Amino acid sequence: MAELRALIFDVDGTLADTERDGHRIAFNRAFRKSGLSWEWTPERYGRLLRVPGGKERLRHYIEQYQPPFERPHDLEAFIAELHRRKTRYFIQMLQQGAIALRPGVERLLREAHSIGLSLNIATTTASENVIALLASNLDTEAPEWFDVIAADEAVSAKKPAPDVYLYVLRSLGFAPEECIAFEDSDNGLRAARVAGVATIVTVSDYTREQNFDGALVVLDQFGEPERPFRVLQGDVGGARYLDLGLVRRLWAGSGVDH
Ligand code: XBP
Ligand code: MG
Repeated sequence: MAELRALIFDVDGTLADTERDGHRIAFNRAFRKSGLSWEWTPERYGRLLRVPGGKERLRHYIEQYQPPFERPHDLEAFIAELHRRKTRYFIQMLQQGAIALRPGVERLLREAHSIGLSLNIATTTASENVIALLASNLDTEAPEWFDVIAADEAVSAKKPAPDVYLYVLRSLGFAPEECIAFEDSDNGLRAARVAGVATIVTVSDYTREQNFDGALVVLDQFGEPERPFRVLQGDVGGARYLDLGLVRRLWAGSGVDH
């Protein structure tokens, strides 16, 4: 009988609602600062989110939405600089406390940390963003609660490719059956499932309508005792919020031979 050894969290949309009022705002600030008249509205950003990765999203936008834009000689370097600028604005927002963790996230992280269960991150964004999010919302030591923070820099193929999950598994030396993932998007779910990791989905505003076949359960949030989740898909046996007891029960019933 195997035991659950590690939790692996996505960041954007899962730990925090970072996209519409975080990354999007930072992109727009970077555009203005760079003298560009581009503006990503919430609706447009929702469409652009189909492209994982901020730098890839910028390239796609330039190619698909800005044909008249005169390409700089070195487009790659231009995008990299624009994205660096965006990351600086995003981190400023985090340091000012502008982006909170989603309901129930802090409770579950603290519960797992207090019993020494391995905490890990598998994200498409940069590790400096993750560290700033954790430090600004929990405490400055919180990034050290995590064994592996696998981010943008760790792999070249982004979600839905499984690479970032495989990187976490390799770094931990754990089998996928010993872990459970938390994701908010179809791309993230696909990445975790292809890596063989059972996955709990908590949807975010931009991902609510996506297809989550293959998830253990789909919830609208982690939930708190006084702010229960809504179950969108699957069976939680009457539970009202995600704690380690429920996580273990879902993992044990995941169809994998534990
Ligand atoms: C998150 C992303 C990221 C963020 C922006 O996806 O795709 O690109 O939108 O961050 P996931 P960067 O939640 O599946 O990891 O600009 O740093 O890429
Ligand atoms: Mg996500």
